[in-house]
Amino acid sequence: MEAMPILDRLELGHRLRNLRGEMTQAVSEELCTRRPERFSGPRKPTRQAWAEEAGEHLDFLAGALEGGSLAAFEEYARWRSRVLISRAHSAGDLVEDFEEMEAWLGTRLEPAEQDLVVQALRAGAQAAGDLGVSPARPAPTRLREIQERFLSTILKGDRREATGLALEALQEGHSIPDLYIEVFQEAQYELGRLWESNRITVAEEHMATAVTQSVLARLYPYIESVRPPLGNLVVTGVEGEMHQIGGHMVSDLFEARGWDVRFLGTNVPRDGVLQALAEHDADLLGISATMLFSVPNVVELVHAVRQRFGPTRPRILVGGATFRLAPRLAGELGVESCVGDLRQL
Ligand code: B12
Repeated sequence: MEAMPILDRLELGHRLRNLRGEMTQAVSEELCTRRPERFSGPRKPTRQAWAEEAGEHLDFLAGALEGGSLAAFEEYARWRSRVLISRAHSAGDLVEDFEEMEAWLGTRLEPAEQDLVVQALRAGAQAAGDLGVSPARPAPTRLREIQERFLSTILKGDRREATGLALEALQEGHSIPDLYIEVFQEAQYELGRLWESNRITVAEEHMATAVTQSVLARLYPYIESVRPPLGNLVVTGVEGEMHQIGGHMVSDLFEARGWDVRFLGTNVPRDGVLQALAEHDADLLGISATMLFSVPNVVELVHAVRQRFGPTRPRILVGGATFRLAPRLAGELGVESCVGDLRQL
């Protein structure tokens, strides 16, 4: 992995994704013949559902290779294992899927590529059996208490109560950044864990997230803008990326620090971002990405910005889970990064 340059890794990722249909078809046929019990009986996936999931394995494998991080694929394997186990499936099936993928992909790639893919799939198979230690419960603090109340309120879908809680916390003297990170971000991360472990449904997660977004909007007037601004910033979630709250918080917190910000939301087409940069005469572009499979679109966007505007302005700052999972990527792209959360800035 160390030795393969980023452009080669991107090509490999692209090739892998192009094999998705062929691979899922061939491997599911193989499994159907050799291990029909994988698709029959209670709680077993249909072949189509299995193919979708195996396609996701391939997508994340491609993202990890593109991002230059085997650890990112191990993290995916641990995550997928937790999701399966909490829904009464077996992590052994995941290991078997990775082995089947290895056997099929092994014959279709160049030797150097094959080595990498095999290395990643084996690391993933190993990690699937080792779920890691859950983080220790943080010490109780006033903000922690507010966060727990906030979480149960958004899970009820109660926008009024959630807004009231946030405004009360401001009156108690907590700052906007503290609320954003210690309360909203932590509640959102906990929502992810609750969904992952099958304790809430997708609909409950969507509803709770919508409440958090409405509370963010209600707090916006409490952010004071500083004049004259420190510079012009455009923040966007990359194309294909649906996670928006990280970019939203970044926008608000930069505004509170004195930047004149245009937040484009997420899943924004590349040309739209270029146009916004020109119109806003941006000094800085913030790119947010959460999913590993967003790596190619991040790379494309950075290249397009450099091609259109030259090597130095706007500066580019990237952040979000993608860059935590693939920490080499920002350096390889020649951009600045925030690999933690906004407490880091
Ligand atoms: C809400 C949510 C969604 C919503 C998002 C809606 C919305 N309007 O945003 C929806 C339903 C769309 C969604 C979809 C999916 N999601 Co989702 N989602 C989440 C959840 C629960 C919360 C995200 C969030 O709000 N985080 C809070 C923000 C504040 O945190 P943040 O993004 O990390 O941002 C901070 C920093 O990273 C940093 N930062 C972020 N961006 C930037 C940019 C710059 C420039 C800078 C400087 C800093 C910075 O600053 C921020 C503030 O500190 C997460 C759980 C999690 N751990 O994040 C899962 C999670 C990310 N999702 C997950 C998954 C699997 C998916 C789906 C694939 C599900 C599916 N099968 O469809 C899809 C993928 C869609 C896509 N193409 O992107 C998994 C990812 C697991 C993995 N191994 O990668 C997670 C971790 C849930 C889980 N535990 O299983 N999701």
